Amino acid sequence: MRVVILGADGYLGWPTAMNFSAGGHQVVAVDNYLRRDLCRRHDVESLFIPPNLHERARIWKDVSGLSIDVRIGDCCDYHFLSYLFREFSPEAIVHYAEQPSAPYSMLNHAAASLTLRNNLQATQNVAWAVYENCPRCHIIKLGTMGVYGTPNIDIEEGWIEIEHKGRRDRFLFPRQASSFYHTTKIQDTDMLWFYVRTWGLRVTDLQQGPVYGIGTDETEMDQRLGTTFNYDEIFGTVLNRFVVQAVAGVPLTIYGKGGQTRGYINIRDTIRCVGLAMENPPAEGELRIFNQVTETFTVNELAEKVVKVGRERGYGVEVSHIENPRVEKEEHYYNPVYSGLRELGLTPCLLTDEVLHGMFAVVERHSDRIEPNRILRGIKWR
Ligand code: USQ
Repeated sequence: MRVVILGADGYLGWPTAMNFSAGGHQVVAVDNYLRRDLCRRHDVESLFIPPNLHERARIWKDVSGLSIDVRIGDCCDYHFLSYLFREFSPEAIVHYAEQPSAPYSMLNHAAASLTLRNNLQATQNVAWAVYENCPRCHIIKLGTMGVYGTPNIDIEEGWIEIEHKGRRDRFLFPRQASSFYHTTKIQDTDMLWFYVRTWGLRVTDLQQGPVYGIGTDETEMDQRLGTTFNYDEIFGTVLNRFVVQAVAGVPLTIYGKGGQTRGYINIRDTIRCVGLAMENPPAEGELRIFNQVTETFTVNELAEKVVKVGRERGYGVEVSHIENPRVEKEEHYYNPVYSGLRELGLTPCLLTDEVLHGMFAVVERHSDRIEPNRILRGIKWR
């Protein structure tokens, strides 16, 4: 298939681009380096800094013999995007091109505004450019489980049937996000649902939980093909942070009581889920939603696993319950449905001790680059 990957320089984008290229697809990789720029500006760069996207594509060509076409441009620039879609006529677009950090979006007014402007305008442009240039193209957009919040009922896969005063209808599951970033994902879904109803677009919205892991089949082919790996308070996700903290001898930073439960997913499964969605497109005029997680954990459970594996590797890992900088429930009911992607064929790669040992091994190779001052920056929700 002809596939455009928007946000192809990111943590998930680059491994997806290589994986689809290895699978025989024709890939155009698009990025404007927003995430790299923000990391540089806030001094929270990745554990190792990957080469730029052009260089990555050259290395991929040397290693695999396969080509990835690179375009540097901003999805908020409608003409750039529209021209690309007209020229390339994609059959699928994977839309990762958003500011992905909840803490960044809560930093200050400027960061919140950048997040709102960037994320909503990018999604708006993707939908219009598809409608105008390639209306049958399948848009696969990365959403987040955070759109649902932590309701006291089971979380369905995107939709819920409601009976009200004797009549029934199907609606988007109630959303109640806990950061500006997560709120943009709600607004993305609402916009896309409108375009699906009005223009008959074909859209998959993948509501994904926090991702962990470093390696995929393709990143492991050559060290230079490794993906971005953030461990800082702004762009790092919790399990990746805990592994780096264990190696650096910093007590694991559990926010508050640590009973916060989320659905987690290994980066290998993210790539597989996006591929499964692409291979099995929805009908025209359908907004299909999957909850993209493979198992749920509390923060305390994640910390226990890291302590166990860290100690097996000889680290004296400790935990520390610090005042929660976020506004979130620390003890709550959490029971999401996540069967759709398994029904499409996902065999999950679960969080075993072996997987954690693998993460430790990569972090240890780069341990001289860990900057402990990046671990806590004091960003508060209020
Ligand atoms: N947490 C800690 N200690 C830390 C970091 C986080 O206790 O050092 C807690 C948080 O308070 C939260 C949980 O761990 O309860 C997950 O936090 P996170 O930073 O791993 O994830 P989050 O900020 O929610 O965002 C990440 C990605 C985002 C994605 C989201 C999925 O950055 O792009 O959309 O996970 S979800 O969380 O399901 O909304």
